[in-house]
This record gives sequence, C-alpha cells and structure tokens, in this order.
Amino acid sequence: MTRSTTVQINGERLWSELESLAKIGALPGGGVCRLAFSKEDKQGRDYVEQRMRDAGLEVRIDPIGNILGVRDGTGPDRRLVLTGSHIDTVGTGGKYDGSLGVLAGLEVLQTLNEHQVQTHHAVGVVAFVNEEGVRFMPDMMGSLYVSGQLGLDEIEPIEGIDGKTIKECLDEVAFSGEDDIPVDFIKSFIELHIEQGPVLLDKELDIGIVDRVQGILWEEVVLEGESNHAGVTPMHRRRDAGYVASSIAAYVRTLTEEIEGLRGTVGALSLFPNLINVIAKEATMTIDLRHAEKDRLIQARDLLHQKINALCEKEKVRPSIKPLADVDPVIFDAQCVESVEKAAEALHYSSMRMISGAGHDAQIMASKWPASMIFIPSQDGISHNINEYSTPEHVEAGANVLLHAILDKAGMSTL
Ligand code: HGY
Ligand code: MN
Ligand code: MN
Repeated sequence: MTRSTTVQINGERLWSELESLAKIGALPGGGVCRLAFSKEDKQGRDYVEQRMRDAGLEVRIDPIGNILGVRDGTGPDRRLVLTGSHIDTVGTGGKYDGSLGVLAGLEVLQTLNEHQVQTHHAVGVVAFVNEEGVRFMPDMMGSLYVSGQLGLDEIEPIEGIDGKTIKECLDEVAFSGEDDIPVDFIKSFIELHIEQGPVLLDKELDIGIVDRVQGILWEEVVLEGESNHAGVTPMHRRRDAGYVASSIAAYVRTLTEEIEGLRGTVGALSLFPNLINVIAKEATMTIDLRHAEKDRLIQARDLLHQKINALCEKEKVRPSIKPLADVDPVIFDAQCVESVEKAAEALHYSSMRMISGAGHDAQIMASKWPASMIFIPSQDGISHNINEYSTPEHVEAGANVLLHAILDKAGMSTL
C-alpha cells in the first residue's frame, strides 16, 4: 500500500498546465480574460473537460455548464469528496485565480491514478461556471446552482452587462449538459485558491488554512437627473446625477472608516451623456460591500441607502437601487479545516488560520456541505490584475496540501 506521506503531486506538470490554460483568453500585455459564457470561457472549459477525460474520470456537465470529473471509490460509502474552483476570470484577470483550484484538483486525481491509490469515497473535481459574476451577476453562480440556491429558470433570463442573456450564451456556445451533479452524492468540498491579498506574504508563510469567508453585498445604483448646460445652469438649479454619484462613491469610503472591518468598492461608474460641458442626466454605478459579520454589512447598506436618499432629495435626482448579490459570511466546518491543517503540518509547510477577503465557491458549498479552503501566497498581494503571480513552489505546496487533505477526507483503502 502506498503510504500517504510519500504520495506527492507532480509540480512541473501542474505548472505547465497552468501555463497552457493561461494561453486561452491570454491578453496581449499579459494576464487573461475569459468572461463567463464567452467563447474564451468555452475554449477553457473544453480544455479542462478533455484533461478530465484524459485522466480517465467520469465527466458530467450540468444544465448551466458546471463540469464535474469523478474518480470512483471502493466504498461502501462512495459519496464524493469534491475539490475544484472556477476558470472564468475578470476582464483583467490573472493565470491563477480559480484556475489553480481546478487544475490542482485534476493533478491530485492524476497523482492518485499514477500511485494506484484507492480511496473509500469517490473523489472529484469541478469547474464551476461564472464564479466571478462580472458579466452576469450574481457571482458564484455555478455553486449557487449546484447547492440549489439558484434555479435554471432564474439563471437563464439573467441579462449580462453586454445585453445578452445567459440562455442566449448557453445556446450559442453549447455550454450545457443534462447531468445535474447529484447533491446527495457530495460528502465535502475543499477548494485550493490563491490568497489574492498580502497576509501570507507579509508573514512569510506557505499555506493559509481558511476557516472563514467574508459576506458580500453587491448593488447597482442608477441615478436619474437632468442634462443641462454646464456654463449657464445656476448651481442651485441643477439635477446633477454625476455629482450625486461622486458623493455616493466618496461616502462608501467614509463608511469603511466608520465601520471597523468594512470594505467598500465602487468598481463601475458611468455617466450619460458623459460630455465635458453637459450636466450628467444619468449615472450608473455598482457598490461592493464586504464584512465578516452580516449585521455590519446590513448596517452599512442601511446607512448607504439613507445617504443616497438624502443626496437625491437635495439634488432632485431619482435613485433606483438593484440588489445584485447577497452572500452570507461563513465559518467553515471544523473537521474540514482540520484536514487541511493536518495536511500542512504533515508536509511541514508553515501555515496560519485566516479569513478569506474574497468570495469563493467554497463559501456557497458550505451552505450545504462541510467545506474548507487552502490558500497560497499571492506575489505583492495582488489579484484581479494581469500581474497576479504565485511561485511554482507555492503552487506545488498548495496542491500537495490539497492532495493530503482529500486523502484524509476520502480515506485510503488497501490495494
Ligand atoms: O468577488 C469576489 O470576491 C470573487 O472574486 N468572485
Ligand atoms: Mn476566484
Ligand atoms: Mn476572482
């Protein structure tokens, strides 16, 4: 029988897989753009699907395009110990956000094949669709669907920022399959991901043992004012949507100074008609709020709405606020977290328990099944940036921790 401590992944193969996938949707100046349900996303998914088939996995594709590869167990309890992540990216994405979790999951299964390791439980890897949510909201859509929190009938009509619906995209790029991932078949979920922040780097640690994830609130605010002449219109006669939008953006930053631990971002802001000498008739902006405690998030949202209403009343601008995502903070299953911690210790990697600042599919999966996450350091603590980078050594370390955490959950049967 192969002893688990000797089984290690093939770091070179995983690194070259990351480089190969990064060629799909590669941006001219570096980085990657594979927006969800785009042709680049489809090419990336085809690549991953083929790699799953090459690894001899049983491949299932569900109606919104989540791809699952399964390696059976010896039983009697064959429920699936699942890993995975996403391969869609933001518009200025990097090579590792999401892709690491999918390709490392594949690498783990290939390693089990090569070392002829049998596991009691089935082991699988999933590539969730539309984790980023930048084209079609909400984010983490694929895992929301698998965990039954979002139905196909709600997903298909969702219109993206470019005006297309998901249904149109699914039909166009032949994304979907018929094999829903059976929810009673899943035992646990462990996701490997880059940290996307500076904590592990600053503390010079190899592995993050993620035991909690922040909550997320996304809203779109549309402000309806009146266009008018920039030179002639007296200040007290203006209904300036641009001024109100800028005031709201400034207030989001003020809120983060008033509520400890709150993070607020205005990532998208557009004015109409967006001309130098015309008072803006309309402003459209997005607001992203994050906090580890739900009541703080709600407090921030309530204060923000009060401020928006006060600004609009004074400027005679009409606001409309549309919720786009509302994801609860989660505390991961203690045993799942311990599996990760034990694996990092057994492999002698330096580690710490930490919260995730970013949202992840594991956060959604945790609503239904025991889940946890593994982080590796991000160079310069950056992500959602074409210069996102993690070292081959940390990629290998993360995948080895994933391998051993999975073995801990899936059990090993004698040959
Ligand atoms: O927004 C997030 O935290 C994730 O990248 N979707
Ligand atoms: Mn991600
Ligand atoms: Mn991301």
